[in-house]
Amino acid sequence: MPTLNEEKGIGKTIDSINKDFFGKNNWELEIVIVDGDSKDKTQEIAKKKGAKIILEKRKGYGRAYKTGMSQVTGDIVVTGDGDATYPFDKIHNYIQQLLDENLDFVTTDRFAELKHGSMSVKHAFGNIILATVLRVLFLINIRDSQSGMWIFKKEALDKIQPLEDFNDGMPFSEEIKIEMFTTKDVKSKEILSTLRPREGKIKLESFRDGWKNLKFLFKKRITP
Ligand SMILES: Nc1nc2c(ncn2[C@@H]2O[C@H](COP(=O)(O)OP(=O)(O)OP(=O)(O)O)[C@@H](O)[C@H]2O)c(=O)[nH]1
Ligand SMILES: [Mg+2]
Repeated sequence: MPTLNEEKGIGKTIDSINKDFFGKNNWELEIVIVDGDSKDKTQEIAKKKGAKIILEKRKGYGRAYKTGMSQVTGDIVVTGDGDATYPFDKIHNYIQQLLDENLDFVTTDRFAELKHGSMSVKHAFGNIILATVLRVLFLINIRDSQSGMWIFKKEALDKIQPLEDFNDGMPFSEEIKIEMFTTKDVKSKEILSTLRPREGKIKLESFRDGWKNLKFLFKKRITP
């Protein structure tokens, strides 16, 4: 989980993981946050709840994931924001589905069940435009191009472009989907999921980040 001043949501996010299920299945669980040098109690809370903290002072959502993914040790990686929006209470089911269907990469469709107040109309509209452009440019059938919860086998990272080539900002989210879905021997799928209202302050600037994400899609399409 990338975190930047998420003291209001990080505890709830970690607590929601069904640790009993992991225990019963003998699945080892490592909780990792990649923190952008939060000035609030994010690190303290995460540590108290058993998470490993990776400090990444360089800015950016993608930068945090690049650093985190290069250091995690598990066979399966699950990602998501530390703001209590993504259903970490369901990740054991998502992992089970990944295993049962022998998938390499799963991304979640938040639009399947958007909880009241989880996404503004402006934000949802922007998401629809971005997903449409992504589908047209890359011929990938994805409904939610900006979802930040992915479940994947770590070895899938070896089959796509090197982590360091990824975008350091918000476009990381669409870029990892493009990479996974367009790589032939990576079996990818989008599954139905949900989104809940955020705890704490939003880091995203709708128009600035939306525009950046859109420009990124065109740039990625034309650069080999
Ligand atoms: N380490 C690190 N984390 C970041 C940075 N920017 C954002 N994050 C985290 O990345 C996640 C996504 O950012 P959000 O502000 O939730 O963006 P969003 O999910 O598009 O917007 P919401 O719908 O309001 O949740 C959150 O957990 C942030 O704390 C950063 O520069 N460094
Ligand atoms: Mg968020």
